[in-house]
Amino acid sequence: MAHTAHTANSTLNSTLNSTLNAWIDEVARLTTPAAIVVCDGSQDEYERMQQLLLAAGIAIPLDQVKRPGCVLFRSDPSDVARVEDRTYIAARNKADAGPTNNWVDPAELKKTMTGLYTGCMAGRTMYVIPFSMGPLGSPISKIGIELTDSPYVVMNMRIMTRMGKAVLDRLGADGAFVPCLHSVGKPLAAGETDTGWPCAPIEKKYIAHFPEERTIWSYGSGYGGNALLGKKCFALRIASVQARDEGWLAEHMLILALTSPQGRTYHVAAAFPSACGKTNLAMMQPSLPGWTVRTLGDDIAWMRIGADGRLYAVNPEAGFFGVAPGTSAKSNPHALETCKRNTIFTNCVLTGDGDVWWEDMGVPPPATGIDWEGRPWTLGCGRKGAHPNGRFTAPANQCPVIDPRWEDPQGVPIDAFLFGGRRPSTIPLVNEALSWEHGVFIGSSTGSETTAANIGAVGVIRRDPFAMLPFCGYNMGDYFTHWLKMGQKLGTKAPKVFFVNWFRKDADGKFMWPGYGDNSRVLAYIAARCEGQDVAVRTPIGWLPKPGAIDVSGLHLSPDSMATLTGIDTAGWKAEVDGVADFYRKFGDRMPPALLTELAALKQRLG
Ligand code: SAT
Ligand code: MN
Repeated sequence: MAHTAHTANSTLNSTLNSTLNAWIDEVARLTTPAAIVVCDGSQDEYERMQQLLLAAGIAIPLDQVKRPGCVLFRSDPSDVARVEDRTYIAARNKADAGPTNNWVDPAELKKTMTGLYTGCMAGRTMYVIPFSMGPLGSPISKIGIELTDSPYVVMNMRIMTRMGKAVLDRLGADGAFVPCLHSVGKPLAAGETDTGWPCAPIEKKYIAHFPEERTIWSYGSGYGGNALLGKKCFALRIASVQARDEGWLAEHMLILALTSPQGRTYHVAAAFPSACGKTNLAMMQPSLPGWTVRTLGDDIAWMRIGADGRLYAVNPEAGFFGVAPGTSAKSNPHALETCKRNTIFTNCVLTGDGDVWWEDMGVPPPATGIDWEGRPWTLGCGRKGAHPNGRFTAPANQCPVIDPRWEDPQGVPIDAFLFGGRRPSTIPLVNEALSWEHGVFIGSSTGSETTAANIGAVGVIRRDPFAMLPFCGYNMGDYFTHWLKMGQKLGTKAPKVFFVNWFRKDADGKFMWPGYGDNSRVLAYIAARCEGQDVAVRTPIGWLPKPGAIDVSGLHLSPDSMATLTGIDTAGWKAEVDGVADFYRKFGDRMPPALLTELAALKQRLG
């Protein structure tokens, strides 16, 4: 039936690429959609999707004066975030997925999922989404094709990627692409229509990656990284495998351009685990006079070595899929500005006057509202109005501080890597690696400490190496080796590596460092180090700022606080060494000896 629809519309639906056509046919036969549409990526098409979803009652209209071009969605309460325990790296050998990934034999997983996919698009339209990760035609970019039965995904992919006809033109008759198959997993019976956000129950959700085939199969979820397959699935998990094999880097990093009062620009790529303020740092408004920060990306960086031997980065995405709660004029005024128009909101509060609201937005809550689950809501009713993982999907070019080079096909040369996490104790405000190998050691030991907000163990460090724990498509031990190899290729042109910690707490549990725009003070120090200025002192743990090296004028920070923030807590560091040693043991013989040497050397230096 579906196939008939397909052939009947073949002029609309076939592309110039025979591999793609064959795959579309194969998936259509399996999933039996009622129709097939190849997306052209136009504004018209975007609005058609929106109309369709408004008419179905799945999209909620917003006031078009307050939020022009914006719309709100409420997901199913069971489908609100990435599902890491349903996410699989189905490498042929379990050891190639490594100890940090879920693994199932690929043949077995394909069998299970083929069963689920059988007839799963009945009553729905299958959309063919051609997309480019990275500026179209850039030497760093790659093409993917997502087949999906979700018009919500089509809308989001149009914002998050370069999508549509131009990509198919570029792909041509024999271009290569990463096949990304997606279904919400809710077939419709004859005459049946959706009554809400369609998805499958948790035990039927699968976010599957077949790294050897560079293929993605996702089933049962319509939300975020589970469904927008260009993002974490392709641009991190599959791309990390491609990067390993092709000699480049696909990383969970923001990219920013920092310009000094003298007009010197430095490019920084920074990796932080979730809930550490990556989007805020990427769009920061510096408090230091004369300095500017421009945004190139807030989540993912693809980096290749250029003709001059330096490392060049592009942001493969075209939009921001940002967490709404906590986004305020204080934490991130530029993100607020970015999502004023042409934005998709998901799981936020609908205010009585047709706008959106969320917790810690920094504006008074609405007198009356509808919460993310569709229930009447007022502040003080005892429930949160927005889901903590409520999101805005907004075009990157609407960011008031987007960098003019953000779409440069060559990318920007990276001067410094930052790693960071929430570390209430021990870890200094900024610590510079002694060498590339030491930098890789620092990246590999990245983690965030659990707080009172986490049930159970307070003060436990959850290791999230390179902030890639849920996103590395292969054995993390091999990934460390890949980073070490990249350093050998880069030699003296390698970016400097820093670990930063904005989250140090004092004895009373108060944050010692003001954070936000004042993080520019640390960035300015990093710029000075990139200039080779003699403002750091070599210590057992790395290069630490000399007294006075970080400009704290105007801050009410005692010299004691600064000394703690930039000093060494030897006992804490000894415990850190033990923690890293425990973590490294997981990787067995895949652990690169160079990092074990770094660990031993640190231990020895600590005495
Ligand atoms: O849902 S996404 O994976 O796109 C966002 C995130 O979890 O970081
Ligand atoms: Mn992320």
